[in-house]
Amino acid sequence: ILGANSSLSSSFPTNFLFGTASSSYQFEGAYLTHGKGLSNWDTFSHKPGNIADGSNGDIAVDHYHMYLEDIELMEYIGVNTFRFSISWARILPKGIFGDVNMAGIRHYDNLINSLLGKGIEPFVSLTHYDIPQELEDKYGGWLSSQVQKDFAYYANICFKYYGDRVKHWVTFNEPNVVAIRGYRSGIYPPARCSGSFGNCSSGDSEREPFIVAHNMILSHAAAVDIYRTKYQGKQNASIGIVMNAVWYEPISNSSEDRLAAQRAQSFYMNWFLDPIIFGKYPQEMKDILGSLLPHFSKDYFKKLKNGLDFIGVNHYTSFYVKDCLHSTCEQGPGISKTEGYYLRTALKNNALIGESTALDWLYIYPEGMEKMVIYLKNRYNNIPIFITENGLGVMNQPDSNVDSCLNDDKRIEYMKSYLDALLSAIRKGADVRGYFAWSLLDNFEWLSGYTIRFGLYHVDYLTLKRTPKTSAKWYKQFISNFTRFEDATSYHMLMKQ
Ligand code: GBH
Repeated sequence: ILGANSSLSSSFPTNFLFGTASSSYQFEGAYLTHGKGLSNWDTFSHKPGNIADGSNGDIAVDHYHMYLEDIELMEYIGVNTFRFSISWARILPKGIFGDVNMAGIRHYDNLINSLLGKGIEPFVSLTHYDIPQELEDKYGGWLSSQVQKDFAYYANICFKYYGDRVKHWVTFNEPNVVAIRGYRSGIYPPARCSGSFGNCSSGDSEREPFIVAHNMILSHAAAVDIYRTKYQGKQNASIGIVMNAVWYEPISNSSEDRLAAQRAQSFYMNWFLDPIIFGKYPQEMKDILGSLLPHFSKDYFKKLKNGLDFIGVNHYTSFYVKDCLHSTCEQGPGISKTEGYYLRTALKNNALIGESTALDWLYIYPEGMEKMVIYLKNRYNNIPIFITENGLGVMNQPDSNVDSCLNDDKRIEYMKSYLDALLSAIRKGADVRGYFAWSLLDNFEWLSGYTIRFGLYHVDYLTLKRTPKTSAKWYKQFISNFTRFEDATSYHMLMKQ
């Protein structure tokens, strides 16, 4: 009925994970409950003018208190996994400068046990943008190399308490976005930037993103090292990182524009993945940045090479890219400097790539999903991939118009077309193991506050009531087709033995 095309769902590999995604700051609320410390996002969203509708995540969708009900919603859809993040400030309210908060430990313990009780696998990120404010105040957070030790300390606590039940760990959600938005354009905390990049009171947009990224890469390495030496033997989980992955399509077939698209990819994503997988930064970055780019010691190379078991891909959008190294580029209609800012060697051009949406960064181009996955497969030797986020956000409608929000055919069309493109990459041999819809519920959409809705469930922000949109029913149908065919496949295999 809902067009949850069964040949599409039946074609995904056996054991494929289908889930929904969330994050602590966007979902939990309970920002001071049971001893939680302040995070950088608490501090940032409480400053007037930072969030579009003047809102914050103090209550968010109150998932901290409503998680049992939310698990029932997941059970209704039939997902076999749930992606969430642990709030660092709930576990260590003062970071390394204070005690472990046992109430925080218990919360995620309960969440994990309740999920497993319903056959839903926890897929857990250690950070999703939010870190204890204390770390900013004491030493400048990601800017200081001290954060490496502190992140490893925190990661160890999570592995120790939850590692017996968690089979997929993620160190960072979108560290590229944290580095760029926190330290180049300065639009996310700690709001640092300089020059033509934005209007910050302090920072250095040319240099700091690279320092921050370096510290995040080494923090990732430290956590992976601890996991592999202390836990992996007995716990046997996979550990990976999640990147914001934009597909960059060259605007023409000229070799200049094709190289520009490659540079854009290196400066945006391979920036993290190359060091973690190959032990070194992409050559384009070294050539263009010179001494602006920190370097890794020999010791790092040995320790970190192959420093992940899977790549998590948050993929929503694609941009055209135009060369600005060999030709002069003027910014103009549709052509703009990206925040990614490939050191002035490429500009993005949004014209024509696909249908625009309520978000200025989201253009609908399903082909980008296939191209992205194949690109990763080829560059990183067919490493396992999870699509850790994909989805469509729409503008909040006046209360009188909830129905138009509930009938979200556009979201279904988006998901279908992107899943189709994903399947096509799988058929070409990509080792994709899961797909997470962003998001289970409408939630706090960072700078947009509650003005943008990404949920499969509608949330009434006055009553916190959750109502399924058509997309929730569609996803349910889609997954049940998948499960049915998956069972049929194993049944036939069994009969053949
Ligand atoms: C993800 O962020 C987040 O993980 C999630 O928390 C969020 O709710 C969800 O997506 C929906 O927004 O190339 O320089 O123009 C994605 C946010 C969108 C930020 C793409 C960077 C491109 C920057 N990102 N954007 S640029």
